[in-house]
Amino acid sequence: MKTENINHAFLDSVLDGSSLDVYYHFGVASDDLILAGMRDVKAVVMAGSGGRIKEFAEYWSEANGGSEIIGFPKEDRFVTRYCSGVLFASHGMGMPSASIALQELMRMVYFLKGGDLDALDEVFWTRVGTSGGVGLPGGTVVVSSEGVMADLKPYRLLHGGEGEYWFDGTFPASITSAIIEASADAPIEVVSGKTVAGNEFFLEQFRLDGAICLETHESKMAWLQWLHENGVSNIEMEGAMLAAYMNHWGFSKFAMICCTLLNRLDGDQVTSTPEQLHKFSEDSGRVLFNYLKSTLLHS
Ligand code: R2B
Ligand code: URA
Repeated sequence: MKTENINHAFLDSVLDGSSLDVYYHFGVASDDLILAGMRDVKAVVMAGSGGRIKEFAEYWSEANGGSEIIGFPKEDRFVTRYCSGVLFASHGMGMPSASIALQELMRMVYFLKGGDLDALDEVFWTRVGTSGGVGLPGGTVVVSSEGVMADLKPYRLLHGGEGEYWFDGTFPASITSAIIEASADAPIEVVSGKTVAGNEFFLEQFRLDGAICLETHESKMAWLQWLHENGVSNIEMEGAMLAAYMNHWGFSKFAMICCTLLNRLDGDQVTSTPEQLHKFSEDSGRVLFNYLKSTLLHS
C-alpha cells in the first residue's frame, strides 16, 4: 500500500476515536454497531444497480449455506449488503456517483481493518457491470486490463490550482488472469482488454441516438475504430476512476468484470430482449462468483 497517498490525518483520527466518520451516502457512521459484524470483510463487490446487489447477496448467502445477510437501513442513494465476508454495494451510474461510493467504502474498509495496511491489501475490490463492446458481440464478458477515458488517457481531475492530477488506470494483470482462469471451463466467452469510461452514455460514447448529438456517422466510426486499433474491448462509465483510486492507495487486488450488451461497431441502441440482457448480466455474475469461490471458499 502507498501509505503516503492515504489520508491518514483524517482516517487515523477516526481510529483513535477523536473523530467520527459519517459515511453519509450509505447512512451509517463509524460508531454504528452494524459495522461491528463486518470486520472480516475480504471482498468489496460493486455494481451499478441496487437490484443486482440484492441478487448477488442472495446468491452468496446460498453458496455459504444460507449465511446471514446484513443490509444497511438507508437505500435511497446506494444499496448495501454484507454476507460471509463480502460487502456488496451499488454505485449508481457514472464516475461522479461511483466515486462517492468508492471513497466512502475505502474509508469504511480502512476503519473496519483498524488501519492495518497488510490486512487492507488482502481485500479484493471489483465492479461488475454492463458495457458496449468494441468489435465484440453482445454477451462477451470483458475483464479489464486498463481503464482509460474517452481520449485513451487515464482518469484525471482538477485540484489545488495546480492543474490536473493524473492517476494510473492499470488493473493488476495477475488478478485479471486469475479471474479468466477461474471461468476457463464455463460456457462463457471471457476476454481481457482496455476499457473506456465515458462521462456520458450518449455524447462521450459518440452515439448518434441521444437527444443531443455532436457526431456524424463518420466521426463516430473513426473514434470507435481508433479505440479498436488501440486495444479497447469495451466502453462503460466507471472503470477509469475505479482503477485510479485503487492504484492511488496501492491495492494489489482489484478488477472490473463487464458483460457487453451490444457491439458498438454495429450500432448504438441496446435492442437485445430482456431474456438476452438477463443472460448477459448473469454471465458476468457467474464469472465473478467463479473467482470468489476459487479464492474465498477454498482458502
Ligand atoms: C454501464 O452501464 C451504465 C449505463 O447504462 C453505466 O453505469 C455503465 O458503466
Ligand atoms: N453501458 C454503457 O456505458 N455503454 C453501453 O454501450 C452499454 C452499457
